[in-house]
Amino acid sequence: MRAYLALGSNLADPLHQVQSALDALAALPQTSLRAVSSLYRTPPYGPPDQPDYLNAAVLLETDLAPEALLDQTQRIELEHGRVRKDERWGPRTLDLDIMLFGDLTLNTPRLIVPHYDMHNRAFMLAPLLEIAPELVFPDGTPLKTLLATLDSSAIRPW
Ligand code: A4P
Ligand code: MG
Repeated sequence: MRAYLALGSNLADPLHQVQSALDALAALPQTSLRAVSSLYRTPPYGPPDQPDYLNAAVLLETDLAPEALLDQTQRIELEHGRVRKDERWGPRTLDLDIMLFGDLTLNTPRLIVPHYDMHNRAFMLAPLLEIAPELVFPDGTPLKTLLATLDSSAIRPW
């Protein structure tokens, strides 16, 4: 299966966090890291009183089941000093979100795929477009069409 992940960090040296996360993703069992987007600097979505984010997207080819992949990405987040706080959309050392898992549509207590809010987030869709220009969502919407509805003007190279 092809899984597309979003990486985000805005604390404790984001470049280091993301480079180290990429190494951890490349080492996952039953999984290959097939593509990595450029690294982007994006203004915070949600509470504005937090640093800019580093955002990127990756393509994994994996034989893991979706929830097994989530177990792995949550382990990597914890190994990168991730502390889960109550504040919605607050700052974090490392966030690994599963944007897409093949053509699957999932809605379980642990996993919603496609990611529940990615259609509103240029900081997720722009890096994704770079590594998957022809991607079409499970509902038939082309990624390109969706991204064109959003303002990407504040997204810059890291
Ligand atoms: N979960 C359900 N679906 C998924 C999925 N597709 N991928 C569940 C990963 N996890 C998924 O996650 C909460 C629960 O979601 C998990 O236990 C998992 O079972 P979490 O990582 O603890 O929570 P979170 O990521 O902190 O959620 P929150 O606070 O809603 O944050 P978001 O929505 O991820 O947003 N601004 C910019 N510019 N760039 C960013 O990257 N990120 C955030 C965080 C806010 N603002 C941002 C950015
Ligand atoms: Mg998350």
